[in-house]
Amino acid sequence: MTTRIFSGIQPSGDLHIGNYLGAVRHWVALQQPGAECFYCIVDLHAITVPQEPARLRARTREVLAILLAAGIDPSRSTLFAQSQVPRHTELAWLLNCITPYGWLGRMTQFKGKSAAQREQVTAGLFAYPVLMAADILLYRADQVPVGEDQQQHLELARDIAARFNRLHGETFTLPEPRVTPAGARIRGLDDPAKKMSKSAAGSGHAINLLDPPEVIRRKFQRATTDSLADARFDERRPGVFNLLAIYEAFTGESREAIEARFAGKGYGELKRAVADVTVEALRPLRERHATYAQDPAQLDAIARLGAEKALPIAEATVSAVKERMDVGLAAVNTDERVRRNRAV
Ligand code: ATP
Ligand code: LTN
Repeated sequence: MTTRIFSGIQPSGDLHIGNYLGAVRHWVALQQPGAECFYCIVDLHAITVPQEPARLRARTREVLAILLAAGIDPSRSTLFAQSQVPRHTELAWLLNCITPYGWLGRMTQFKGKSAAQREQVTAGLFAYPVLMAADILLYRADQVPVGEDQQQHLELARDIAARFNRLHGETFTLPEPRVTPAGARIRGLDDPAKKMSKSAAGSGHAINLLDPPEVIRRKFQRATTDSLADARFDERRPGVFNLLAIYEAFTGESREAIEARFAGKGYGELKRAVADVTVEALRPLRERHATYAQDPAQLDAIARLGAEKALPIAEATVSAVKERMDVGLAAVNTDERVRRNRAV
């Protein structure tokens, strides 16, 4: 029995160590015999908030290059962009029509993002979690490796799947979130009350995966801490907790060992040590990224192959769903139609 894994990441800005520690490094590790992994750059999710149109495609390629550099292997995993497989949006619509409005209004990410956007809040932002459910259910994924902030969306995906199964008959697998505690919630360095996020403003907020070593060191030096000069894993002191959590996630050391290592030392030393482990951990990724980034044609070819692998699976699910919902008349064969149009 193989385990299906699905996860997605938005090309909504520069990838940061939160994305890496909470998600991408697990995606890499999950590529094992017995697992069938689908990793998707969710460009249609990114456009739920305003994006610079001329940059979205370049950003999608950049995320692809980073995922490859981080160790996603296209010969073992199916790696593609969401917009390349139109069945994602088709299933999202079908699921929108069985998802109670009230379920979406409760999503905390929507509440946060819509408060920040005010009059720019779109219907797409509201329906975002349904598109995410479609991404996952389309491939009948068993497990979804994500950071802590996506737990609520995952529960919603399960609820939508269960509701569909109840209304229309057993169709979807209920996906399990896979949240690894160390690194599941990295906070902003400038404001540790908030999670580190691609779309947050401020140059001191996030450590980006492609930041040069001197930038990484400077950002850590400036990170918000407190006045206690005592390095402990204490959630009530989120700035220091965050630095220790980053150290923990990159080194895999136990909390006791880390607290012992920094006992009686100042925050300056803690910050230098966290910067050192981060710089070293990201070095190979940064070097490999430079090679991939030079060849956009190769990146496009990799994504096309991934989309070609994903497409037939997605089509099979959507046709089963339409069958169960009794939607549609005879299917139109696209190839046939294209040929006919060419003939006239
Ligand atoms: P945006 O700010 O545009 O919403 P984001 O930085 O939250 O973007 P996503 O593309 O939405 O990133 O998330 C990709 C993956 O990274 C998800 O699995 C998410 O849970 C994880 N992730 C995002 N931010 C963090 C964080 N601060 N700590 C741990 N994991 C995170
Ligand atoms: N909403 C997710 C991105 C995402 C995703 C998915 C994650 C879109 N579709 C499917 C896992 C599975 C986020 O990280 N903000």
